[in-house]
Amino acid sequence: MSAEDVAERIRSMEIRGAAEIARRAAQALKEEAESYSGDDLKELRSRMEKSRDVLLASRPTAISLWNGVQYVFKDTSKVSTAEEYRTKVSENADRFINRSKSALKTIGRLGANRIQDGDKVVTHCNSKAAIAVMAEAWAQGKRFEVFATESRPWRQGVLTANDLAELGIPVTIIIDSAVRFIMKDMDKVFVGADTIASNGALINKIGTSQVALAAHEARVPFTVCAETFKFSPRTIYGELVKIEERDSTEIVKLGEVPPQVKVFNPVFDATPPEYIDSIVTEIGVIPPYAAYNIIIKELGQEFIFYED
Ligand code: RUB
Repeated sequence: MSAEDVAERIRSMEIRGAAEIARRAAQALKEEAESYSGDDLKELRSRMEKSRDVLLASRPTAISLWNGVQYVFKDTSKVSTAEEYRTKVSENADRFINRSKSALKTIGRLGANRIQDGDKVVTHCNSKAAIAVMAEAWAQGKRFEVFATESRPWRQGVLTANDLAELGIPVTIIIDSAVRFIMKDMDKVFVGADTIASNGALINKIGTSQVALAAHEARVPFTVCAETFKFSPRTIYGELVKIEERDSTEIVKLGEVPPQVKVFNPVFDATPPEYIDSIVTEIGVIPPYAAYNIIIKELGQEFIFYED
């Protein structure tokens, strides 16, 4: 599939979820490089840069996409032939995809330690990292139940309910606005991440901050499940995370309200670090305040001095 095709599928939400977006973009770049049979390095570079820009523009909020793309281009400035360039991109893409898949397994294992028999667990939207934790805990024989928020307007909570039901995990869907009502009876919250800023703030599906607020009020631990490539080097320079706004028709159909009615559809929000108990990553369970260290140590200098 061409980078343009993958970008279109990301834009239309056919490919979604922060980690999946990043893996599919890396795979698209690999295929793009491999499909070039010429030997003109300059031409190959320029094609790849165009594809990179198209992919990066497809969804603006998930830093995993940007980190994944940076990873694929790592050291490509050092090569001197088109063949070397192709090999480098292909190896980098494979490494990124494998690293991402293995991170998910480790997060599942570490996060599962936090689930106990009899727990009532809340999750929001559809995060493969959060689901990996629940799947692993269930596979270990722990017995608990999950409350999945619907996650309007795309209703990714239905996907989560299907994923969990397939594993045999008891799951109840609630509408987003029911979350405070049920929170007093809950034991844990597990959510995923699109981006974690250098101050430990979490950017995730719209409504995550309300879930966190309700959890904080009810003293229910709020855990984020996130691979280290969800941490944003760009925020070290004070850059704000761009919150994607999507089309009004995702909320109201054409003609449902008169034209003077405005519709505002932000699809992510920011949860401050003080509402987050811990972040489960593939290198360990950390407090949100360790985000800066993760960025410096795990993502490294090449991510810090970025150029767009
Ligand atoms: C998905 C979403 C998920 C994160 C993490 O939003 O907010 O919680 O992306 O997912 P959308 P994962 O449906 O708009 O992409 O853990 O799978 O990376």
